[in-house]
Amino acid sequence: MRTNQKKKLQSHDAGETTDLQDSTLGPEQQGTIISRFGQHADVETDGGHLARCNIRRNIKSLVTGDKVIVRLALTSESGASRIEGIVEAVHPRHSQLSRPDLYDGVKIIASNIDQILIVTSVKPAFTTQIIDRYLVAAEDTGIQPVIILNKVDLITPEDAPEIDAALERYQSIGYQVYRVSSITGEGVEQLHALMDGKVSVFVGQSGVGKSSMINAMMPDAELLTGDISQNSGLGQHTTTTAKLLHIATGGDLIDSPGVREFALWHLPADRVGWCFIEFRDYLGTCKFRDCKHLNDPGCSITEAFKAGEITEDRYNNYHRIIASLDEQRHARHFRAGPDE
Ligand SMILES: Nc1nc2c(ncn2[C@@H]2O[C@H](COP(=O)(O)OP(=O)(O)O)[C@@H](O)[C@H]2O)c(=O)[nH]1
Ligand SMILES: [Mg+2]
Ligand SMILES: [Zn+2]
Repeated sequence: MRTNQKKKLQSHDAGETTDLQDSTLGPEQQGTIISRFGQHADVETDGGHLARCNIRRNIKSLVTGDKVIVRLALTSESGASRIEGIVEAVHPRHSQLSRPDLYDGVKIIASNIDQILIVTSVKPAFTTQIIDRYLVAAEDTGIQPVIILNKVDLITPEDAPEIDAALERYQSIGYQVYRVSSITGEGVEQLHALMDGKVSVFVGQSGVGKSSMINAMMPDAELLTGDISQNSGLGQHTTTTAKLLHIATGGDLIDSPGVREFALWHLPADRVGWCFIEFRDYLGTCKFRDCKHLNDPGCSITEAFKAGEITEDRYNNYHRIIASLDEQRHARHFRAGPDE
C-alpha cells in the first residue's frame, strides 16, 4: 500500500522537472536553501534574489540551510509554475538536524546550524532532567547548545535559589546561559547579540515560550515567508517544512514544527556518556569496558561524582536518560511489525 503510494509520487514528480532547458539558464551562483517542498526549493542567491527552483535529479538530499550552486532562468516565463531556476549542486554540510522517519530510518530536517537554543522556562516547571535530555541530543549533533531560561518574570523568591544554582552548574561545565522574558522584553537584546552572525534553532518543550520568543525577536517573520510558501499543488509540505528566516538585527533562524520537536530519540549508552561533556575526561578509564557507571567497581565516573567533580544532578540525570532509552528500545521491539 505505502510502496504504491511512493511509486505514484515519484512518477508524478518526474514530469515536473523537465521544464527548464540548459540553454535558457544563466551562470552558476551561490545560494542558500530557504525552504524545501517536495521536488522544489526556495533558494536565496548570494545576490539576495529569492527564487523557486527545481532540483537536479542527482541531488540525493536537499534541506533548509543547505549551501548550493544554483542557475536561474535567463528569461522568466510568466507561467503557472513560477519555476525560476535549478539547484545544480549542494556544498558539504557542517552540521545537520535529523529525526526518525518511518520510511528511511532518519530524515534530515535542516543543515548548517551553528547553535541550538534550548528554551526552558519557569512554567511549565523548571527541570534539569529535560535540559539534560536536550543537551545530550544537541551534543550528539555536534552543534553548540545554549540554554535559554524564558519567563524570568515569573520567578518567585522561593524558586530563585534553586534555579540560580542549577544554571550556575551549567555555566561551570562550560554552557552559555541566557535569561529572558518574551513578555517584558528582558534579555531579548542579549539574545539578538547571541544570534547575530549565526544560524540558530529554538528547541524545547511545548509551552516554554518558543513562539512568543520568536515573535518578540522578529515580529516580521511571517511576512518574510508568507508569500512564497503558498502553492496549492504542493499540499501539506508547505505547512511543515523548515524555513530559514533572517533576523533584522543579524543572524538567521531555522524554524518548523519538526525542528522544534527536536529531541533525544535513541543513542547507545556510551554515546550518551560522551554527550555529558564533563564526563569525557573520565570515559575510557573505568576498570571494566562495559562499565555502567553505577555500582561497578573501579568506575571513574562514579569516583568523580563522589569527589564532587561531577554534580549529583548530572550524574542522576545521566542514569535516568539511560533507563528511559532502554525502556524505549524495549517498547519499540514489541511494537515493530511488517507494516508498522
Ligand atoms: N509570563 C510569561 N509568559 C510567557 C513568556 N513567554 C511566553 N509566555 C506564555 O507562555 C505560553 C506558551 O507560550 P508559547 O510561545 O506558545 O510556547 P511554545 O509552545 O514553546 O511555542 C503562552 O501563554 C505565552 O503567553 C514570558 O516570558 N513570560
Ligand atoms: Mg509554539
Ligand atoms: Zn564507569
